[in-house]
Amino acid sequence: MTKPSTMHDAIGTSPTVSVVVPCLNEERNLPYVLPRIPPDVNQVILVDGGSSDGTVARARELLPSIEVVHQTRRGKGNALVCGFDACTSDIIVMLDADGSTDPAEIPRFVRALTDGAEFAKGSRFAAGGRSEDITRLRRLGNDGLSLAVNVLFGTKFSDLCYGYNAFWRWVLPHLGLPDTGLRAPADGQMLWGDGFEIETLINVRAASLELNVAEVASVEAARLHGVSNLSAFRDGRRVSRTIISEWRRKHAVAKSQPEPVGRPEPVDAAELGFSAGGAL
Ligand SMILES: Nc1nc2c(ncn2[C@@H]2O[C@H](COP(=O)(O)OP(=O)(O)OP(=O)(O)O)[C@@H](O)[C@H]2O)c(=O)[nH]1
Ligand SMILES: [Mg+2]
Repeated sequence: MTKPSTMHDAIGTSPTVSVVVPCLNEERNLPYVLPRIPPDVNQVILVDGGSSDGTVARARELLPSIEVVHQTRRGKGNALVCGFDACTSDIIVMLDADGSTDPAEIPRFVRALTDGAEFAKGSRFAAGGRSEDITRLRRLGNDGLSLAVNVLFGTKFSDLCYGYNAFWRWVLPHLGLPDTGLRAPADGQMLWGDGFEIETLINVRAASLELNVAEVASVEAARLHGVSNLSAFRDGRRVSRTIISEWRRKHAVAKSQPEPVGRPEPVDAAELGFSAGGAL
């Protein structure tokens, strides 16, 4: 990990930025993550999944300004959407709490957006990126799923299942993510989109909406403490089903002539305090 920089010094622009950190028993990892978030990030939201360790207390100790949100159902997907709903900044960044995604890379995601992208997709396999965490099995699965999406949706994703991404907040309502107000199924199952398939759902919807997507090379470190919540087979199946149902949805929507994405009116960069390359 590199030393955190002041984000706006690094990128020379000043859109506001919210960071959403889903957390399930990450007390021991938070000291390596929260202090590394660039100090000029405007809002940090921790979404707790009912941690049984001291995650929330530790987070408040490390970053008193942190906003804590409690998710409405279970799963990383539901946690992220609950966090997105609480965001108030121009840009939303998704950051893991286990030490694998480096907060010092946030300015690069923001720069991709201010340079004109509508969705900045982290990639461990773009030039300059790598992973110290991915197993051979997961790499194989990720490559296969990335290929399937690229063929079916005409995309060029090099790393479909990576969770480090950022987007302009105006994109959020267009993504149509699962309603956080719905009740959890009585049988204990996870609602569709509430699990680790969330990244695929977001990426594929960004592609279907024909958003301008830029890949950002990212270095994934190994989880520092604790165990992964992801199961390659169970979650791989959920991702595969998501790809198929999104492909069907895309074709159904195409037949019914979709509304174009309502992009915000271009705004004078100076008005937003930008000194370069505003993308709004
Ligand atoms: N709130 C909440 N956070 C979750 C949940 N599941 C996972 N997370 C968080 O989401 C992030 C990614 O989860 P990980 O368990 O690290 O999954 P992964 O990164 O795919 O797996 P590894 O690479 O092995 O670490 C971490 O910050 C977790 O604490 C959940 O159900 N609720
Ligand atoms: Mg992880």
